[in-house]
Amino acid sequence: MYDLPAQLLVMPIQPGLAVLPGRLDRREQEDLAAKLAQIVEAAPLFTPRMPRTGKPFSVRMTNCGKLGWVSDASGYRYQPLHPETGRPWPAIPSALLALWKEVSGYPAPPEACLVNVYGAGARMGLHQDRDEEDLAAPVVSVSLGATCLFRVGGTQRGGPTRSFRLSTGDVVVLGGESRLAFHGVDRVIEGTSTLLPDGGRINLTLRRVTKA
Ligand code: MD3
Ligand code: FE
Repeated sequence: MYDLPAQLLVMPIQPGLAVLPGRLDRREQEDLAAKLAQIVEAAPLFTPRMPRTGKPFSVRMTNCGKLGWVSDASGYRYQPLHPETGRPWPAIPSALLALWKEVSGYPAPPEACLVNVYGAGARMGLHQDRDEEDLAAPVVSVSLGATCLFRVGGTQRGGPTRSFRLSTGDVVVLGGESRLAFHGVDRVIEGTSTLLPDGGRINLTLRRVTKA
């Protein structure tokens, strides 16, 4: 019995949601992790806060690209400058721009790459991504480091959800009917990867923000 190469196993979870297991090989993951270390030096991780309440997220963040996603007591938004250093975000690594071209099917490059860093115990509650002006553009996500338990539902809060694991090197493409699906990260399973020296998980989310 032969197994198909992982890159060929495109698993449609639901309409508009595809997982590409192991889309990035170990070498590509290591190269990206090294690039991210440089990005975090230039654009330090910050702790986002919930609009209104100011309650901190358990995930720390930074961005690269022309626009970065930030959240604080005044709300969620995309902005061209780091909220603490006041400097422009670093450029999106070329490998990620190439990946977007290959898997997004979208005719213009991404403007934002949100970097989510999950330490021990970090999670992300169920939410929709709807801060982008161009909701027709897909979202492309790359997982690095520890495996997580990911949850996705439909476009109605409180509807049925399904859960699956996302492991290092996996790429998720979200579009069409799933672009406004509720989704979140229930937990990170420590000890499942040797990629990141400090453990934990990093997720990169490539997004088009403005209409092309
Ligand atoms: C499903 N990040 O930053 S990425 C986020 O793993 C976010 O850090 C998660 O949700 C993470 O907003 C999930 C995968 C993802 C991204 C966008 C989606 C899944 C999605 C939009 C609709 C449905
Ligand atoms: Fe999201």
